[in-house]
Amino acid sequence: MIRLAIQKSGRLSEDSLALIRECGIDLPDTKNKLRCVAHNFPVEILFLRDDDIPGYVADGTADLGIVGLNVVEETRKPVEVAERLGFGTCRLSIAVPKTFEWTGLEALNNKRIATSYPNVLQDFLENAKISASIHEISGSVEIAPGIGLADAICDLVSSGGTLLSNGLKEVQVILQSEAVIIRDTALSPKKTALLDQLKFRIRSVHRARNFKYILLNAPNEQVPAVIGLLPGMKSPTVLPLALSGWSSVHSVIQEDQFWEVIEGLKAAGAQGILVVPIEKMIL
Ligand code: PRT
Ligand code: ZN
Repeated sequence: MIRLAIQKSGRLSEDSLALIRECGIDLPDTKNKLRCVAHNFPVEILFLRDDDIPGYVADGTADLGIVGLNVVEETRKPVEVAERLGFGTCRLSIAVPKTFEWTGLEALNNKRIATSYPNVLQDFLENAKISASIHEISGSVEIAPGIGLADAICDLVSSGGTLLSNGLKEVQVILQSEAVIIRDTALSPKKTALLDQLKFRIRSVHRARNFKYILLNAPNEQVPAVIGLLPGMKSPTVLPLALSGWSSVHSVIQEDQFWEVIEGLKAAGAQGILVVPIEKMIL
């Protein structure tokens, strides 16, 4: 049995549970639970506050955790990042009032910066040889300049809407973040094997999200041209249609090549093009 800690309620909770389920792990009803054991995989899920997760993983109470990289960096616990998960993406940035004349990082010398990330900010400022005073506050960091508490802030940004509505502008990104799986550095071989199984499933889910399954019909003489346009996994499947002189071609294409390929296929005489999502993709 491996223990995985995830955020109880917050921005990462839903995506963490969804990923676990997409990996084929069947959980009982998780509402109002602090822990639960999966039905079909030897994993126990612990529901915790995100800030506590690195500590629990570091001391071995949990084996794995899903948490923002920003929290991992700030808590400075001795854990390893085992996998990046691609959700909860945001950045930790320095922002100043719109009226602040930004001439570069030196403009922060002798200024007061409010943040909930004093450790990450301190490392950044030290590296950049800037001497500013850090005011740690635990929430509503964006209002600090407006109420005279600080000259600048360092906080998480995703859309930038919160900065804008508080009259602030982003001037320096100091960390790009996303949800990650962290692991206890001293996992037993059995638990390491379970982690590897989980990573394999997560990668299959991620790969599948980037690809689409495509089916189309084409006149037989156009099949080579159609195949030439499909950058498939190996080689496309070609099946004869009941209608003589026509074939059905099946393949896999990447989401980002999608429109470009579709245009080319239509021009090559393909008809009845279907593009469908893939649930898992095992290479
Ligand atoms: O209760 P608990 O301690 O578990 O949760 P929490 O309140 O500390 O964290 P939560 O749920 O707010 O965030 C969890 C994680 O989500 C963070 O640690 C980040 O890794 C990630 N994440 C992604 C974000 C954002 N995007 C985000 N935009 N966390 C916070 N924000 C906040 C930011 O602090 C700011 O107030 O959203 C505002 C900015 O958003 P925009 O879109 O207006 O730029
Ligand atoms: Zn938190």
